[in-house]
Amino acid sequence: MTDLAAVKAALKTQAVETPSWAYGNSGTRFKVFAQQGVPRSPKEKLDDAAQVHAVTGVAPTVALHIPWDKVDGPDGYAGLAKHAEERGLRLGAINSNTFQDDDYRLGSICHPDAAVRRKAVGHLLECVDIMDATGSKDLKLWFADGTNYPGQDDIRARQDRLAEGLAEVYARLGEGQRMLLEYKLFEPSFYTTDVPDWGTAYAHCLKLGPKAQVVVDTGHHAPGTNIEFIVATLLREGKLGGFDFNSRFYADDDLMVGAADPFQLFRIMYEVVRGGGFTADVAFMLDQCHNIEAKIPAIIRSVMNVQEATAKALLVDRGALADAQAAGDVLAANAVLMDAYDTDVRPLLREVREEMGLDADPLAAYRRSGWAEKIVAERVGGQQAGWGA
Ligand code: PSV
Ligand code: MN
Repeated sequence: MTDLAAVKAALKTQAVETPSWAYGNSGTRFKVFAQQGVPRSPKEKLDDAAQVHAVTGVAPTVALHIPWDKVDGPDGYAGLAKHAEERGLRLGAINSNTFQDDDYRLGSICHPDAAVRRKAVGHLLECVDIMDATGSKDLKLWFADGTNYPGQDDIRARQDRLAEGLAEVYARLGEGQRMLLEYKLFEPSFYTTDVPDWGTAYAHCLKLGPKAQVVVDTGHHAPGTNIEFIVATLLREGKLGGFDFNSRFYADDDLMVGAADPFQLFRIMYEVVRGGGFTADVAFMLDQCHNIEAKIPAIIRSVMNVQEATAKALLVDRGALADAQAAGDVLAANAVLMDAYDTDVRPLLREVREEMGLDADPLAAYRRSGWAEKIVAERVGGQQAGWGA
């Protein structure tokens, strides 16, 4: 039997971090479609994120991407943190960006030229300075580094350069700060990627020390990869730092989490529950781009999708499952898991929201709020935020 009160309590404390870049314009390498009402500054992105938190109650932090969210001026990043706080939010992970400068054509932290590596490490150190100002705990690193052709560069030497650069940044981390290393199978490099998989990320993090942990972006694997196995393994090793949630059909599609394969998301969340991921320090972050759909409702939907998968995972009757597994009853064990997955958890989540003083239907609450009309009317002129593809 599962303890419903405990399930509800866990759902109320779960926090899903939303990414600042999901509020801005985005696209593919073919086209960025501009939408009306899109934020023109990091502060306006936070204003939108506050709407997501207001209706879901579980999205209290916002990840920044530097330099997309670079702020100048006297109050700088501390001012941005204050803006967030005034809206009931906090600033979350600081995501580095060493992939959009011309200097990075052959890589950043793994580049063959020491001067370019210096520049990249300098940017990562600057990100830690920003964390100090914002109170952010996590530095999230993803490197586009790699090669396109066999022989282009020395694969092993690139690993040495990576280790050296990471060690310098690791040494700069303050008390309570972490380095989260994200892997990705391919793209933009097509032959080798310098951090292509969880094993490479894990090996570097292990050498660096306890403040270095691995991030699992659900869109960064080959088709058919058993992501829940990776999650179980990293949790078992105490090395799962967090998730970048999104959905993929083909490559790194960055679609709404739980849209393409809700069953996979449930299996991942079950391993999180099973592995103590709620009590361990695992960051549940979204990393998505809403290229053709309305952005704020898509982010609300995504948060709800994470909640639904989590609720189902929490509903697994673990006692019954353990019994069936111990008895070697394959079908019964599978049935326990499927019973939880097949449960319609929407009524439970409606109750949870009402108990939190929220509207049972976050999307309807957002529609009623008039925010969508307000931003279209007010955000006229200026430069819309976008990631510049
Ligand atoms: C790379 O594809 C990635 O998943 C990393 O997390 C980046 O920082 C992010 O996307 C930017 O969209
Ligand atoms: Mn990511």
